[in-house]
Amino acid sequence: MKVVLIVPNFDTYVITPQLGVMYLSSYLKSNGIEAVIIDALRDNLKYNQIIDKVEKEKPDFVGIHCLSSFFKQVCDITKLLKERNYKVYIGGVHATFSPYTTLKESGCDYVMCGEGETPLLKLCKNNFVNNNIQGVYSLSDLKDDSHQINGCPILKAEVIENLDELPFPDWEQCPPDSYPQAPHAVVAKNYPIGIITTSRGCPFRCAFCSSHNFYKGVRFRSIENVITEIKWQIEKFKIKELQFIDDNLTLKKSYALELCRRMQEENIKIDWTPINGIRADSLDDEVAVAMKDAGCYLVDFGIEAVNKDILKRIKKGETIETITNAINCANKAGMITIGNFIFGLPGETKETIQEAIDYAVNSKLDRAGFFALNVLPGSDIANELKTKGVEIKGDSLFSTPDLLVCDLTSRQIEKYIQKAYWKFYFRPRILFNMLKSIPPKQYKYFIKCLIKYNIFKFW
Ligand code: B12
Ligand code: SF4
Repeated sequence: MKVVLIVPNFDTYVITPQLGVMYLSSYLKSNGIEAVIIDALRDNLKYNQIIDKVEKEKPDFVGIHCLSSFFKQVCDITKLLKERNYKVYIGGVHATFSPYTTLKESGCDYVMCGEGETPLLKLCKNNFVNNNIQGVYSLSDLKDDSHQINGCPILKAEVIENLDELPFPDWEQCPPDSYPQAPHAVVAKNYPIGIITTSRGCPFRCAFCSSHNFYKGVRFRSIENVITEIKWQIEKFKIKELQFIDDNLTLKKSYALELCRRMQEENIKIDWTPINGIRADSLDDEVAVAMKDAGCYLVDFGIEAVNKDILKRIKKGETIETITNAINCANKAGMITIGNFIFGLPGETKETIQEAIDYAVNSKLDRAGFFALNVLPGSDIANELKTKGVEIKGDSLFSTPDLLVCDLTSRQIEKYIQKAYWKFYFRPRILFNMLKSIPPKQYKYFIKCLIKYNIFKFW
């Protein structure tokens, strides 16, 4: 049996390997099923090129990875595949939170809700017949957008509790050096970059995020399993930098300290970052020093807002004092610090945005990202809007809001984002450090990103 897994192409400047699809591929392979990844984003493939590649592979089924931001492309590809009579299933975060819309608008055979390994394998073994596989649904199961079947909430797929049972992601099909220098967080120090996760899930409930609703709880890999994968990525794929994409790498202090200790003990010499952001309340001096000693050169914080009421409304569970303290700890330990802010959160006003800009500028942050709220399916903000009948698409790309949940207009939010970037970056210390830390080869790409964010437009 042969399965093709597609990562769609869409208009983005960040092009990185898709870990979920690589996990699915290696899991299928380890169970005797042939899996071929078509990374249309990396290879910048047009629809007809994707279809040509699929036809060449002659797969039994085609799976498509789907986030909200490229749902349209997923629908277009599915239609082309269905015209050619392929059996198509769609999985990923968007399919999980909008299963009915995904089925209806794309015309695919099945959606898979949640982690894909178990249901995908079961479906393959069952020759694409869904005999009540948990997390797998077709239009005959879902009648509307209510996320219910016969009045009961639909279930997500069964998960593999022990993450160590999963084979390492299929890096053979997505070698790190086959990706352009267009990384997560815009700039990196070295290439090629390896990506890794030590856990799945997040126990917090930030209202703008869907992660906690996707995973329910947190599972960790064993540290030995992670160390073995890191060594494998370095030896086999010659990676020169490692990005941890956990929702919060330092969530469990003892785990973070042990990971850093083992990296040093194993003499793993690589620059690394917890690039997806860590919570400020999970970083203290001890963890920061351990991270720096183990090779971490940059820490990314999801700050989101600094106004007390907004922090409370988005259920961030942090205070501005904790945030400042964490930035200072990372700074003292000698790591570059990035802070990410969201504009347009519930309760946002001109004043609260100005508060955030002032905070960023007066803080010890080395870099900052300012984004418009994108109301993501599966987030608490989205779920609340849905009860009021608002359609949730979640497909904006963070430089402009897709839905307004405060009294500001889209234009005002966009202008404040430009203002924030200007105020933050056009200062000698920041500019100098930024330029110093960008490899010259990346200047062109970096400028492209700035243009994409309209940074060069005066406000
Ligand atoms: C790392 C990460 C990134 C990285 C890497 C992206 C990439 N190429 O994968 C970067 C920074 C580039 C990134 C960018 C973006 N990201 Co991001 N990202 C994540 C993060 C933190 C982890 C993703 C991950 O690798 N998880 C681990 C793997 C194992 O899980 P997975 O990918 O979900 O895959 C599993 C299942 O979803 C399922 N599955 C996935 N695909 C398929 C396909 C089939 C056929 C099947 C059956 C199953 C299946 O099975 C997989 C294995 O269990 C998640 C948050 C999270 N915790 O999930 C956000 C997240 C996925 N990102 C999000 C967003 C919005 C984006 C951007 C659109 C942001 C932007 N505006 O630019 C872009 C999209 C760019 C892109 N190329 O995809 C949202 C998606 C929300 C949504 N409704 O779609 C998330 C959920 C974060 C959030 N805010 O809630 N992201
Ligand atoms: S924003 Fe981060 S801490 Fe908050 S729920 Fe999402 S992953 Fe967890």
